[in-house]
Amino acid sequence: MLKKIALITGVTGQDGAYLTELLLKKKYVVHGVKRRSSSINTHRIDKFYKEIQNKNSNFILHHGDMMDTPSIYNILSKIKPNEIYNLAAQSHVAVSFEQPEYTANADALGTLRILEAIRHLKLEKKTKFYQAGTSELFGGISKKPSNEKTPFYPRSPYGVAKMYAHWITVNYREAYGLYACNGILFNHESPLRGETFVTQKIVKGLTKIKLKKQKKLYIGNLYARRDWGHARDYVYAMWLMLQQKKPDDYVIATGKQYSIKDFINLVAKELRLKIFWKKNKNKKEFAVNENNQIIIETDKRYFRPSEVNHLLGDASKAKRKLNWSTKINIQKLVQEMVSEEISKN
Ligand code: NAP
Ligand code: F7E
Repeated sequence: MLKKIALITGVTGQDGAYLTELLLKKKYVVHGVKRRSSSINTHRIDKFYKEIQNKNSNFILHHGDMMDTPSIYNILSKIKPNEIYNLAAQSHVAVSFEQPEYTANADALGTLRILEAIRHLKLEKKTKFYQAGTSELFGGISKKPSNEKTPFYPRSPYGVAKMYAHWITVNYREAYGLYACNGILFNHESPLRGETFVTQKIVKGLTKIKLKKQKKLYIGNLYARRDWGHARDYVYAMWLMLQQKKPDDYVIATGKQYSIKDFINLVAKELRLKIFWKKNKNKKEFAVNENNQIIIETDKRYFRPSEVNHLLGDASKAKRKLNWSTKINIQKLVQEMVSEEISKN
């Protein structure tokens, strides 16, 4: 039987690595798009490197960029994939305020470039398309759980760019009959999470403090609340979306919500690091250790021009139609992230 061919943009990122692992296990031939970088950016997929060196490898990397139309056309026309997972993006919300145009180009127009390439190369009947959508579309104005019918209200250039990507995916599905799906994924983390996202920053910072390699952790808004799952569960949902009879859009979430402060407390507990929360005269919060030394402080640099305070998802459609549910809870997620970090120190 012929093997299915998948193309993953953003293969060097957190989700790219977990999805590569899943698809190789499912015997796909996996092609990944990586961008040229002056320093090596493949650490998350190095474990598949043996595969790359093998002549009959099922894992093949191509240089490309979401801003570079020819590279997208060349890769698609060469490999004619059965499935495309568009995971590439400038994915950092805070950075999107500093680089709004870049974010729009890569995240919004990058999606359009792939959809147009599918159409022009006449791959509409062959190629299924997954778009990496986000809970940032909701903006978290309402405290109620968001589902596929909740109106969007993005609160960052990243969220706005992803909103374009969402609707252009819906539009190409309706206008040209493409099998195209939006996964509206709530935050998902893992030991492979980028170091500047809050969960990984907390795990790394507190582990180093526990091991006396760092004195303090500086953090932003302690009271933002997120619905955090594990990336391994979430890439499985991406795959499921492309295995259905009809394309559709799905919210993927755990349905449980924690604050940044809760996450800090969970990590400290896992590390057996005693922390005591206090407030100064100006009501600014900080945390001390058992020797009354300040180990966590808030810093304005990490607050955003417009914050998303609450995110909570309702994934009942995914449960009903995809038979998907989250397997790894936040306690297990924290355990895995902490134990991986300890092993590196
Ligand atoms: P990530 O770790 O930041 O990975 C992003 C990937 O995109 C990296 O491989 C990055 O390459 C690549 N990339 C960035 N700009 C590019 C460009 N111009 N051309 C080609 N590649 C580019 O993100 P992630 O957490 O795996 O998330 C995967 C996708 O899901 C993203 O689209 C993100 O916006 C979306 N999403 C994530 C979450 C979450 O909680 N993780 C939730 C909802 C949606 P380098 O390695 O070279 O930087
Ligand atoms: O922030 C607060 C911050 O950067 C979470 C991306 O994968 O998920 C991610 O976006 C919260 C925010 O993730 C710090 O203000 C406090 O309220 O980990 P984050 P995010 O912005 O939710 C969505 C679903 C995506 O689609 C994105 O691609 O934590 N926070 N202190 C901090 N955040 C950071 N980064 N650093 C801090 O020091």
